[in-house]
Amino acid sequence: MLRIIDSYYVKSAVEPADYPASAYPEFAFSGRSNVGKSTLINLLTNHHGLAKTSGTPGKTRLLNFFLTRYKIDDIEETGFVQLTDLPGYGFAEVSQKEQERWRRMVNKYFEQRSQLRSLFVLVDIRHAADKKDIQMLEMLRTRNVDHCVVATKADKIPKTKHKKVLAELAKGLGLRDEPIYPVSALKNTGITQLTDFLQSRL
Ligand SMILES: Nc1nc2c(ncn2[C@@H]2O[C@H](COP(=O)(O)OP(=O)(O)O)[C@@H](O)[C@H]2O)c(=O)[nH]1
Ligand SMILES: [Mg+2]
Repeated sequence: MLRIIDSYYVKSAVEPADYPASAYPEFAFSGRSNVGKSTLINLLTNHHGLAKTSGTPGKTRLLNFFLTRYKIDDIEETGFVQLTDLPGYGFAEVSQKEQERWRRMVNKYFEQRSQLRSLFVLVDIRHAADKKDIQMLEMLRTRNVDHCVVATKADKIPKTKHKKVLAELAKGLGLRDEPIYPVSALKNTGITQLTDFLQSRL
């Protein structure tokens, strides 16, 4: 089992020239603003306050890079991975120009970040598949970026409904063989599936 034992914020950037130069395997997180991205990064790293969380959506407009050290317990192995918090998408009040800027920034990141191993696409378990998420998944398939879907805030619906809701979400999102994992940061459930997934992509 992989655990992140150390983590820190490296820098924020927009242009590839400003990305951290290190070539460690990298995993990125994306999703609509307020879906629970920062909360999930904090939970995965066991570092509260690493990624800023807030109830006020749409604050982050940059790529935020974090460096972490992991340990795989059973084989006593340690190593480094980078985590990238992509800016949230999907706010109505964001101007056309802002959306275009976002699209360019994220496209460049997918094109140029060669150590990117996989992307966690976060969706709120309570909401039906959304156009922006479908577009993101299409972009990832087109660009051959490995990814999985994380259904956040799983504590908001009864456990007995998870299977049905996840199947509906998978269908609505048009998932093919991409995995979808329910997580709750509130109840600290589902995290092992994500660290197992991460480990499988190292
Ligand atoms: N109930 C519940 N609330 C969550 C969970 N994850 C995040 N939240 C809340 O959702 C809000 C947005 O979270 P944040 O991580 O800042 O979202 P981001 O904009 O995607 O980075 C915050 O009020 C969090 O406390 C979860 O698993 N369960
Ligand atoms: Mg955030």
